[in-house]
Amino acid sequence: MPDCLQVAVIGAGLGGLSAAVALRRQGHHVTVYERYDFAGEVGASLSAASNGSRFLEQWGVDVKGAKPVILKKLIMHDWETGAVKNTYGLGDYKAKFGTDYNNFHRIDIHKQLLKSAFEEAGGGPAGVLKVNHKAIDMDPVAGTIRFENGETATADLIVAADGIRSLSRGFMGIAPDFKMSTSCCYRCIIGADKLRSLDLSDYIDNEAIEYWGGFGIEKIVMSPCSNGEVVSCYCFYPASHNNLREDGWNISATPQQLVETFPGLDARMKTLMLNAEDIKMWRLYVHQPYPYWVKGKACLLGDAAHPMMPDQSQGSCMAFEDAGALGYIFHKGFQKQYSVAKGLELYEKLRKPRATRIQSASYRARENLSERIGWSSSTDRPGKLTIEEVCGYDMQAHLKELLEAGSS
Ligand SMILES: Cc1cc2nc3c(=O)[nH]c(=O)nc-3n(C[C@H](O)[C@H](O)[C@H](O)COP(=O)(O)OP(=O)(O)OC[C@H]3O[C@@H](n4cnc5c(N)ncnc54)[C@H](O)[C@@H]3O)c2cc1C
Ligand SMILES: *[C@@H]1O[C@H](CO)[C@@H](O)[C@H](O)[C@H]1NC(C)=O
Ligand SMILES: *[C@@H]1O[C@H](CO)[C@@H](O)[C@H](O)[C@H]1NC(C)=O
Ligand SMILES: CC(=O)N[C@H]1CO[C@H](CO)[C@@H](O)[C@@H]1O
Repeated sequence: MPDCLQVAVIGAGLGGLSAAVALRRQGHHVTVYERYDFAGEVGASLSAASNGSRFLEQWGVDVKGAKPVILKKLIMHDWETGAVKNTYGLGDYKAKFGTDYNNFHRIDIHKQLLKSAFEEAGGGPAGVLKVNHKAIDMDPVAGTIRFENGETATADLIVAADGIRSLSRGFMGIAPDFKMSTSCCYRCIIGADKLRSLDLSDYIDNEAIEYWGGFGIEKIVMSPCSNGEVVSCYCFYPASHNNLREDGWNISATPQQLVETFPGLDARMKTLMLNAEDIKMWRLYVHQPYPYWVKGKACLLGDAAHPMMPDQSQGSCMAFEDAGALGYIFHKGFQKQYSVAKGLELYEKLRKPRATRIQSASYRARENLSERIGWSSSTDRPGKLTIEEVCGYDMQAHLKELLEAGSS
């Protein structure tokens, strides 16, 4: 059997593209199937903590080209006055964890991952992208996929990266147990020039993630991205406020709707809201961990495997790690060590406990900012998720342990 696999990836979000890059770097032939064609791509900021950023570097992704803002601190503001209540400096972050704490605009990093996956440059055969291919059925044991346009595909390995509303889970026999969260979220962005004209330039210059509220449902999380040209805000509010039922990443809202949601808020933040350029509503869901992630030749990855709340800023980072794990496990020459089936078993063992722990911590952080990694105090409850655990994680050492345990 040749060492390179035919890989089919379902979904060209950040997770699917990362998997494509990680696997082509190991010499595999990857085709990515995406239901849409990326016209009018949307999104706000995403932060990639150290180990996520490390993978981007390993894969040769043009991180600088994705125009990151390197985060320097976390700042907590008083909800009503905006006064700074607490600051957590990330000064020694790179020395401690090996890479910068990069904050990206989703569209910028998506663009760079598209290049890394499908252009010739870099190691391994360039991946193939097939847009307007919506997967409507899969046989995970046979390794076949059927698309809405009538085409079919067969692969040695199927990576299902089709997001929080994944159909692949169903094809793999998983019925997700989930409910609507009591929280919803507005995402909005505003340009740096506009902020300067409103006398809000500190919101860019701080190079920080800044919080208002966070003890209870209401919370504003603001951070700069795109080389400091854009500031992005996540504004969490009680779902009962407007009973949003609709799903999707592109449900528009007006500045008035946004500002009316937070009557008692800091006037400066309200000024930002009234001038925001792009506002979207986001229905949040709480998913219980799934019983398994792997069946036959298929595995789940990213939000399809472990949807979480945005409150730990780990959604994309965990997708990068999942992809990194596939690259380590299906390294060049892996078939001298184990089969694809065994490799997928290792993938689930490696990824599911860690992603599940971060998923559950993301739910706790939803209404308790003290549970957010980075905010540590001497009174923390034992077992609380910490920035050291998340950012100091050594996947290769963990994988080695699993391999040794499996062979003894
Ligand atoms: C348009 C968009 C905007 C987003 N904006 C934000 C944001 O502002 N902030 C934030 O925190 N997170 C955002 N996210 C989510 C964030 O990208 C993910 O949480 C994280 O990066 C993990 O990504 P993923 O690849 O697992 O899932 P996703 O990013 O959701 O990607 C899934 C991909 O699969 C495709 N797909 C779905 N079903 C099928 C199918 N049946 N066949 C083929 N393709 C399929 C989707 O079109 C999508 O491209 C956004 C996601 C999307 C798709
Ligand atoms: C999102 O909505 C805007 C208008 O509100 C539209 O111009 C854009 O094409 C939409 N994007 C997608 C991906 O549907
Ligand atoms: C919030 O989290 C902190 C840190 O883990 C914990 O000590 C505290 O008890 C939590 N508060 C509530 C109300 O649960
Ligand atoms: C995959 C990877 O690069 N992991 C690194 C995560 O961070 C720790 C601590 O800096 C490193 O030891 C790992 O190598």
